[in-house]
Amino acid sequence: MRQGIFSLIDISMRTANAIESHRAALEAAGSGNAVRVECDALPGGPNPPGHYDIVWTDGNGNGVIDNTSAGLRDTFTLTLQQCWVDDPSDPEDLLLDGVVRFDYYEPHVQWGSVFDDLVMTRTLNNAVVPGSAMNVSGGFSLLIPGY
Ligand SMILES: [Ca+2]
Ligand SMILES: [Ca+2]
Repeated sequence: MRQGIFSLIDISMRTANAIESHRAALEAAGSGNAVRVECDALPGGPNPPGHYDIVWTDGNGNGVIDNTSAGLRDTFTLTLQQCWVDDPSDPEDLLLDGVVRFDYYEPHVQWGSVFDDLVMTRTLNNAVVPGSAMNVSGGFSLLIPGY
């Protein structure tokens, strides 16, 4: 069983991957405008499947997504609505509802995620695990000055 902290780190990493996958769409939409991404269909779940909206805030105002500005950095907000993403290689997945804020900066790696009223519900073999919903508010940051 995955513990909560690993799930939160995993969500943070997946957030980074989602931003990278939708970089072109986010830059085309522009700072402050949401790009909507559909999630997978959970068998027996709500129809249509959930989604998440990514909003990019171009903190340094240079019109591109970058992570090297020491001043006002680019930040991201994901708002998830009953979003379930199936990792085919893992019988355990998560159904997510709430907000994830994210930023990342290098050199001197700084990586941070904040979870606002994020409800994580475990699924096992594509079915919700009863009583597994966990509500998370808070965040973590990682700083590696020597990088
Ligand atoms: Ca920028
Ligand atoms: Ca799976």
